[in-house]
This record gives sequence, structure tokens and C-alpha cells, in this order.
Amino acid sequence: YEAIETAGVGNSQYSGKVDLSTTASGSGFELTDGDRGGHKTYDLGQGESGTGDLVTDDDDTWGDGTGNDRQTAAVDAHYGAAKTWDFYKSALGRDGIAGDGKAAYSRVHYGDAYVNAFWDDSCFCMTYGDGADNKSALTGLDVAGHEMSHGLTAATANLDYAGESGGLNEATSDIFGTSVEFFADNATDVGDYLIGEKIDINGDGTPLRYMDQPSKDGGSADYWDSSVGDQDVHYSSGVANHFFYLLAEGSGAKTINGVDYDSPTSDGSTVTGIGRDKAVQIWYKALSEYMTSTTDYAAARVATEKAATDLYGADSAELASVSAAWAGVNVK
Ligand code: ASN
Ligand code: ZN
Ligand code: CA
Repeated sequence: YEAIETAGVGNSQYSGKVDLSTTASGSGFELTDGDRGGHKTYDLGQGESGTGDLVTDDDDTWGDGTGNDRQTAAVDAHYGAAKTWDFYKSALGRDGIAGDGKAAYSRVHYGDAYVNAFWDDSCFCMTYGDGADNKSALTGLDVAGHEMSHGLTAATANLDYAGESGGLNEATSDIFGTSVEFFADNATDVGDYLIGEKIDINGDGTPLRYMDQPSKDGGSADYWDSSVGDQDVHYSSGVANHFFYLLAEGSGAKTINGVDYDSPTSDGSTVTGIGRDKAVQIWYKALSEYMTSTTDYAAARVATEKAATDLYGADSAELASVSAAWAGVNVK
């Protein structure tokens, strides 16, 4: 028996009609991605442990695009993992989460009315709840990129998930999650600097987080202050999310893919954006070469300045923007 890679079609809930890498199995097909280390997607059937069942199908056309159908959450999860894998490879030159070509796996339909998604390093897997109505799985593309990137952080800087390093850990997942969304160039889920805008867990159409002005969510920090490390890591992440937005896009008002942003600095200074691609390179090099488990905001500034110097030079406009963006979020 030899696994045969096949090209499936998925009707996703959040990203429209998508291509899926699947594998022929017996008389049917399974969600095993032979193009990306063999990444598998499982249905937990509302359970909370183990793997449940590998998701299978008779005709290689998956899901109906709604939360009423059990396959649909698996479609979004499988697609999100594939796009994240491809982003790592093409933008970061990285072969999978740990850089060794090995796949993780995804689990959908976790628990009953569970409103979260998470990465777990001990299983090297990511898991998605079904949302409050059990029909709104938390499988949006930026969420998948976010959760998988917790694995990337664990395999690199391994930032402690508390205090300022915890905020940096969370922000790294938002930075790469958003980068995956832009990279995927999906017509239904277009790239933005909003996190979780598709899954609607607030129930009013607002996203979970905003990178241009993190405080728009009602809790996140726009700027560093000495108490930011006391906040929940999903709020202290705001400082680095805001840094990344400023570095990529610059300060002030801007419309990207139809979304209006407004990103003020703490002191009214102007930051000139260097573009998302360069900002991602700088963040990844800082994360993988200069940050450690205890890196705080001051040390993150140093790490990204070193990375920008390595990549673009000590006299570069890119380095100047890194310094200006940190100053703009009050990391001096
Ligand atoms: N969705 C959350 C996260 O990835 C889950 C958590 O806070 N543990 O950060
Ligand atoms: Zn997270
Ligand atoms: Ca988004």
C-alpha cells in the first residue's frame, strides 16, 4: 500500500472554496497532507482528549461551508495549517514548525460550546472549539496561523507565557497569523491587521484584536508602561502588535484592502513604514536568533535592532524605522 497524494476541494466556512491536499485511502480519501509533512486533521467529536477520528470522505469534496456540517471545521483547519506551512517555507525559509519538515496535527470539534482555540506543545498539535452555538468553529485563517505559530515560538525563542515575554509570545502569534492571512491572498478572507474578524466571537462582527490601535478591543495596551507585564498576555501583546503595524505600515491613517486603520504613536512622532515583508523578516530573525525565554520589551527592541542591522545594515532606513516604531510605542 502506498499513500497517494490527492487534490481535494473544500467548502470552508470562512475562506470560501479552497484547495486541499488530501490522501487516497482505501476506497476514499483522508485529510492527510502529503505535501506538508503529512499534517492530519482529526474530529474530536466533542471530546477533549486523544485524537478522535481522522477526517475522511468518499469523493474528495469536503464540507458544505456552514457550521451545520461536521467536515467544514476540518476544511478550515486543514487549509489554515497548509497556508501557515507555506508561509513558513516561502517567507521564512523554514521547513515546518520546528524546521525539521515534521508536521503537527489539527483537532476540531473540541468540547461543547467551547469558545477558544489553542496550541499544545506536548501533543505538538492545535485544537479548535466550535464556538458558543457549536456552529462557529474558531478556525479562521488568522487563528490557525496564530495557534500554529505558538509552536514556532516554542521551537525558537520559547518566550515564557507570562509577563512581558508572554505579551511578546502572544504578539508573535498575531504577527505571523496576520502575515499568513496576507500571504494566502484568499478572496474571501482578505489580509488585514485585525485578528479573528471572521469568527465573530464577540457576536457583533467586531474582531478580537486590532494591531493598528490595540486599545480598540477595550483591554489591550497601545504603548508600553511599567505595569504592562501585569496584564493578561493577550493584552500586553498590544505593544508589540502596535510596533509591528507601525513598522510595516507607518503611523497615521491608512486604508488597506478596504479596511481603515489609524495608528497614532505615544508621543505624536511619525514612523515611516518599511512594508510587511521586511517587517516579518526582522521579527522572525529577532525571534529565532536573539530573543530568549525571558526577553522583555526593552530586550525585544535590542533584538529587532540587531536583526535589522544584520539584514539591512547599520545605516539602513529599515533600522531607523525599527527604532522609531519602538519609540512610538514608548519602548525607549
Ligand atoms: N486562543 C488562546 C491563545 O492562543 C488560547 C489561550 O489563551 N490559551 O492564546
Ligand atoms: Zn495565543
Ligand atoms: Ca485577520
